[in-house]
Amino acid sequence: MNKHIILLPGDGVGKEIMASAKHVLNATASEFGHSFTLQQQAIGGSAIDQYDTPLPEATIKACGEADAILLGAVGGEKWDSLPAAKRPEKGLLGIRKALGLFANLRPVKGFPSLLHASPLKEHIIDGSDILIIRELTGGLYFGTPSERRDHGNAVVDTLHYHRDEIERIVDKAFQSARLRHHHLTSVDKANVLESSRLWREVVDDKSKEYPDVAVEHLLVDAAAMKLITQPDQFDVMVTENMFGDILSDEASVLTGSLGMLPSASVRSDGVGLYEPVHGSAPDIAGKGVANPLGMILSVALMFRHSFQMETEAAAIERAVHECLAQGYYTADLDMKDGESVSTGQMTEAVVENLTV
Ligand code: GGG
Repeated sequence: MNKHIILLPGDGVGKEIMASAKHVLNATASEFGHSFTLQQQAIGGSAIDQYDTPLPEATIKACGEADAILLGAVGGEKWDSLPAAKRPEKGLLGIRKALGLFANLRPVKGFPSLLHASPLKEHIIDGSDILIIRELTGGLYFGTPSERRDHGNAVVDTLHYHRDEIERIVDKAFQSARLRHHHLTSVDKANVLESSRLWREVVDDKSKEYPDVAVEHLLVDAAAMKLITQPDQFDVMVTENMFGDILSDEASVLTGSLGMLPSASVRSDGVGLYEPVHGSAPDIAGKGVANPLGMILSVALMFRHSFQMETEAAAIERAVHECLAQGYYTADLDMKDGESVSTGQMTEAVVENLTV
């Protein structure tokens, strides 16, 4: 099967882990007899340097014509002094919005050989296995106005949601819960925010269409605590944009490292953008020590969600599992014994374990 994939390496470690993704893609193509057309485009800080914008028109056009998109990471100190509207992160938010990728799926799955790397291991039964679903194109990250006032001394951000935006993400969450353990936790701040009260209403209405799914509402502060004290209580979590951004980073400690978490940003027709949850990590960029597994597991999600190639997705996940079991680990995993491997060595280990 031939697929056209856009690569957006972005900034910092994004470039290093994109090289890992390419290596795994090429290995999967030759192992399973596929051919992929890979085309690189600019986004984020490196696009600002080259084209004076974090999201060039050519990138939007190429992504709009692709079967799927892989993204590394965006951001870095170099662009920190720019106003919010011109920062690298605007490129990432802009491409999600331009493509209508409203559902961000963040599976938090522990690998047994890494369990002792999690500071929360005694709370985890059989390794963690949670699917966090984050609304991705609404809420505070997109509401207008978002601006400074009173000569820079006052500021406004706007949290806006329309019922339709909540309905489609909540529907996706119910469908996902149906494919897993039939339990959905909806996270909000309904004791304070009007937007959360509408969110809760929509979840309760939608639940009538899914009588086989048990629904629980949690306030975001309680959810943050429960996530790390009783993680085995969760199956699928659904929440708005900013709460989902924060909770999924928090949940990464359950797996041992933020570097392990993949994500899929999808819309209803299967087109998707796949990226690790972590950012550009400027402190380690260029040193060849970044953990490529969040990126590689995002490639697996691309095979599963955009190409319906479950065998290929499972083969990549199995290869990651195998190389961790063989004792390969990058520095972020803090495994204490032995020597950590580089980004390139970890990628090579995954490729060597990749079999039909
Ligand atoms: N690969 C994820 C990444 O680059 N994250 C940096 C970032 O700007 N994150 C904000 C967000 O995911 O909404």
